[in-house]
Amino acid sequence: MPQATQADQADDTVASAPTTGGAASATAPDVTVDTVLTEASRRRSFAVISHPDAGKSTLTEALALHAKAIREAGRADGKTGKRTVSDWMDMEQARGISITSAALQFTYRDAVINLVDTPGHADFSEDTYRVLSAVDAAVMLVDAAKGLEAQTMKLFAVCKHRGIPLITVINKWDRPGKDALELMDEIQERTGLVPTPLTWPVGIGGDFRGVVDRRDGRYIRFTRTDGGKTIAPEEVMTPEEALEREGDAWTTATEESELLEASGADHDQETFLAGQTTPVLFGSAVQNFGVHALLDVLVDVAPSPAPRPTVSGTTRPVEAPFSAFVFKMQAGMDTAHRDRLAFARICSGVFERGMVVTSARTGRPFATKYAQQVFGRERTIVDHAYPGDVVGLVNAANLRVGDTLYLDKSVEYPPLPTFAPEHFAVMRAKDVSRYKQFQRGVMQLGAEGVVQVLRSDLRGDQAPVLAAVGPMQFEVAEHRMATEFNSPVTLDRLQYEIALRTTPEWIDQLNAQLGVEVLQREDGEHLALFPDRWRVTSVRNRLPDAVLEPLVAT
Ligand SMILES: Nc1nc2c(ncn2[C@@H]2O[C@H](COP(=O)(O)OP(=O)(O)OP(=O)(O)O)[C@@H](O)[C@H]2O)c(=O)[nH]1
Ligand SMILES: [Mg+2]
Repeated sequence: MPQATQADQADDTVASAPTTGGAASATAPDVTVDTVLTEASRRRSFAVISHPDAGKSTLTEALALHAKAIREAGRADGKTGKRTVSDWMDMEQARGISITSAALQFTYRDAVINLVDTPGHADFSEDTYRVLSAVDAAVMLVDAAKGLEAQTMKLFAVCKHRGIPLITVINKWDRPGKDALELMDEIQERTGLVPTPLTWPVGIGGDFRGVVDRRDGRYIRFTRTDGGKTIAPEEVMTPEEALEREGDAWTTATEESELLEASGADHDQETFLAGQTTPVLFGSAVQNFGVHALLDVLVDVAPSPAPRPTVSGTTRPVEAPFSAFVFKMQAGMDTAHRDRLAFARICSGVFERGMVVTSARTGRPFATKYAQQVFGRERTIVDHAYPGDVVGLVNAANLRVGDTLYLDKSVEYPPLPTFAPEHFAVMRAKDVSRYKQFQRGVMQLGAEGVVQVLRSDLRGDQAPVLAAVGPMQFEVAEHRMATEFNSPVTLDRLQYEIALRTTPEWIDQLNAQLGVEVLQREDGEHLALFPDRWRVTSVRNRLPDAVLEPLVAT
């Protein structure tokens, strides 16, 4: 487990809130460096990632069930009445897919688990990429029948680039699928990671009886429960008992496991943290098989928060004064209250209720009022939060995705990735008398990053252009405008496919080019839109000095 270095401050208390807001208690207890270090070392913060449909939301539900954070597992596909905690949005429930990432916090053993379920669909990958900047590890799901799918490979590449350790779960072993050893070869060949299975299945895909725990050789036998709603009973047996019970299936599993051992595929903490190996577990999220083992592995091997790199090239130790950054904005979680929540990942120090912190972007104070611990759409107020925690900050109208917040010693964390949009549409209110609702919705969707909102004097405020990485984002915008903001809209697709950054002095000349249009994004950037590469080339030839730069992706 990475140990943070000692903070460079003189006294041994983590700076507490200098001022407190409104109803919050004014007497913040002294929280010592030791407390922060202890609390940080208990934290496990990770994302669940994969191609759509591999079972992320189902696994998230199963993890919460096994940690006893929920009593009964809901279904992501709506086959039974209850829905999963992480797919809380009505559109997610209607379609059976995740559209937005969802955070859950719960305890297991002595650990505090911060889990973020991410959407697998490529159209929502900007959200997923941002989540990956806020976690210390990732659980990569592989559908046993499909192996490593396209979007999983893309997300794997991001994790590799960022040095995020990966735990692999081969899911859906309750159904016929690929051979287990073949899957290991596939992981090694396609990712370069050495798979180091911690459990190995007894019974082929579709005949899932249990797993060998490769660390102690014992057999964990699963028993199915009705519809997978409750924790599947596990029986632990000695190898002798297992042989008697399962016969050939046991023999095959142990032989394969020995083969792996001979090829050096045993877990190694150092190479795992260095992103060279990946522990592998087998399971069935929908039947709750193998979920306890995953929770134990998360607690035992997943890293706790480490010092975090800052823009200035240094790192901020976890026990330094409070700092956090916003990786997601979300509204509409509670229809009764028109609220807007900023999801922040705490990087150092302690968050105390009512703290007034500084926003690094504006240099202005931000009164936190209070923070919420989030569980899907449910929330509870927290008094203290520590490094690794994901908290929802209320009252966040002035915050933006990527903002760093800090106390005492200033710090700024690197900007979050943004994607260049490739799809564009004009949005108009169906009922022009609802202009106020329309404007509020447009602003909100832009602030959350559901879509990017572009404007120009030519088009006017009644017809903003929405820009997206993928077209499904438009459907979400359209749906939320109607249901949440009470302003049904029409969307007309535009024939642009490329957006390049330009500067104000080029607006007129670029607008004069056939098929080219310049619009301004909320963050002030000017974007020149082109229908295709060919047009970019011809405009560049005609205006060789024009500023036309790719939108930076980090
Ligand atoms: N047979 C079987 N089906 C599963 C298992 N896990 C999930 N499923 C089913 O697979 C489908 C997709 O599950 P989800 O949990 O929504 O998948 P997801 O990865 O969250 O999908 P996105 O959020 O859209 O990326 C649902 O019908 C689940 O019931 C499993 O272990 N076995
Ligand atoms: Mg999902």
